[in-house]
This record gives sequence, C-alpha cells and structure tokens, in this order.
Amino acid sequence: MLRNLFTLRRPALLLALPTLLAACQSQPAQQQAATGAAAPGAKADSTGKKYLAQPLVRDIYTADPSAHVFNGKIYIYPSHDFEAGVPENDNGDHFAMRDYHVLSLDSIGGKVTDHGVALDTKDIPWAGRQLWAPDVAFKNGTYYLYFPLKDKQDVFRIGVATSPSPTGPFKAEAAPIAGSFSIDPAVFADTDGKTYMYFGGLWGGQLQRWVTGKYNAAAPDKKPDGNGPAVGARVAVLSPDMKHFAGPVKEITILDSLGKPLLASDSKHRFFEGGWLHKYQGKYYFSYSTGDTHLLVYAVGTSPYGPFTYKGVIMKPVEGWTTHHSIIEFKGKWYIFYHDTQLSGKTWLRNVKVTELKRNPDGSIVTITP
Ligand code: FUB
Repeated sequence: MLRNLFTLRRPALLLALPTLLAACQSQPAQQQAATGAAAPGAKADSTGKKYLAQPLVRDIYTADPSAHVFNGKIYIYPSHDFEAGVPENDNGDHFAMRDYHVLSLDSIGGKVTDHGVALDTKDIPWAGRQLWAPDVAFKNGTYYLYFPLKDKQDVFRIGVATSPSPTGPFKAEAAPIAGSFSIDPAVFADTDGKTYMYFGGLWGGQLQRWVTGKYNAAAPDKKPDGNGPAVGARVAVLSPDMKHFAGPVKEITILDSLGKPLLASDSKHRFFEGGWLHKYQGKYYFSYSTGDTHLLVYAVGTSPYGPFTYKGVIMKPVEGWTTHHSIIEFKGKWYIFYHDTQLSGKTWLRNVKVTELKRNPDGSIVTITP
C-alpha cells in the first residue's frame, strides 16, 4: 500500500471533526448504533460535496468492509481506523489499527448496529502490530475471522480466529496460518463446497517481498514496475477445518483482451491490493484495487484459480487515496461495500459505505462514480 501520493489527492478542505475524533479514540467496547443509507443518486453533504452514498456509521472510523449475508442479515467486517498518532509514511505505518468491530444491518438503508470489539490485538498470541483488512467465512456452525497482522518480526501474516456467533467475540489461534503472508484475505465458498482464500497487497502489504515464493526482507518496499509480469494476488484452497491451506499457494494471472498477462507497468489494470471473488451466472469475478491509480476493477474467469481476463472499471476514484471493497447479493440485488474519507478528510480515518452494483445483460458491471 503506497501512501505518499495521498497528499496529492487529499481534498483541499479537510473535514476535521475534533469531537468525532475524541469519540473514536475513546471507543468503548459496547453496542452502538448509527444509521446510514445507500443513496440512489449523488447527494451533497453539509460542505456541498456530492457523494453517491453516506457513511454507514459515524461514531467510529471504519474501512475495508468485507460484507456477508448470514441468516438473512448483512454483517460487515471492516478495519477499525483510529488516530494512532503514528507519522505517515509510504509503508502505511500510520494504519496502526488495533481491533475489529462487527457491523450488522437487516436491510440496505436500515439501522446499522455496531456490535463492539470482536477481536483485539492484545488477545492474539503472535501479534506484532497493524490489524488490517479482515474477512469472515462460516462453516459447520463456526464463524472464521481471517485477519492480516504483522508478527513480532514485522512480517505480515494471516491469522484466523473463531466464534460461534457472527458478531464474535473471536478467539485467535496460537499462530498464523502456515504458509500465509501479505495482507487482505478474502474468502470465497464455491458451490462445490471448496473454500478459497485470496490474498496479497503490494508495497506496505509486502507482496513484492514474496515474488520468488520465499521471503526476501531485502526486496525494496515499493511497487514493482517495468516490463516484467505484474505481481499477482495469491489464492489457496482452505482445509476442511478452515484453519490451514490445503494446497499450494498459487499466483493469479490477469490477462488482457488479447490473452496476454498484464505487465507490472500497467498500473491502471494490474492487481495492487484488496482482492474479492464472487460468482455470477457460473463465472468467477475477481475484483481488486489498482492502488496508485485509485480504481476498483474486475476480471472474469472460468476457474477460482484463474486466469482472469480484465474486463473494466467497477468504481472510479473515491475521496481518499484508494478504496477497498466487497460484493454481495442480498434479496435479489447486488451491492458493493467500499470506503472513502468523507468524515475526516484523512486517508487513515475512513468510513464504510454501500451502493447498488448494477450489471448489463451480458454480465458486465456498470461503472460507478462514487
Ligand atoms: O486498511 C489497511 C489497508 O489499506 C488495507 O489492507 C488495504 O486494502 C487498504 O485499504
């Protein structure tokens, strides 16, 4: 995750909200409720800026929303941003998140409930720092929370924590998933019963340190560039107990319309971070953030392992450096959950939103202007 460019994109008017910030810093581990709605069209906020949707919660800062439908209800598993006071740098050290809250809602536009702290770094035995974008899966009566976190050697790994409830609290395993690395786990359960984890993120997410398959601490912490192949997201099938990789970690290839793998220099199309997999009419849609070009894009394939062929832009740049998304079907409609920086104007204090995802008759996704 590259962070210095955000200053170029920082809105001229920073919406500093001191009282809100104070509330976020002293966030109690208790139930809270706030409301938000998916807007049918852009609406202006009190500053006159127009946004397609409004923040789902305003009492805490939230980002990287992974949404799922469990028992007819929508649950959102976001990062919990807060003002850690860590100076900004390119590696994203200022994204120093320490816990997760789970949000839920019965309907799009309805009341959003914040269920309080679901997992805290202090309860993760192998924790170093920085609890980034999580995801959740359900199997055999248990909810599995997957989370990226730097270990005590400052290397991002992916951990798993379990709970009998979708809202937690979650209990972390003693060690991260063996063979896991980098950030942004996204879990997809296929119709044949297999479950896959997609993961990886460049720059601050450390994916470039793993290009040979082995960890290279000396790899420069910047995005790969040039005419070499793009660095792909990774995918691994999960074991029946959902706590291990049951097969090798594979790299995902994204092809252009001519069937050629995308190049590292193709920054408007290649994978950067925040992958998500959903299935629509039998095809696998792999969507992701292009990071430094600020787009959410998608590619389509016929296997959960890819290759996927690049198809287009899902969402144009949001306010803030970049966004991170998830896509779900709920009551016959498709929705995309994402974040921007409407509440704070600061790239490390984000707020999650939702809007409808529309498709053309051929299954292609209609580009959203947020
Ligand atoms: O929230 C921390 C990181 O920022 C996520 O892991 C990335 O996807 C980006 O949203």
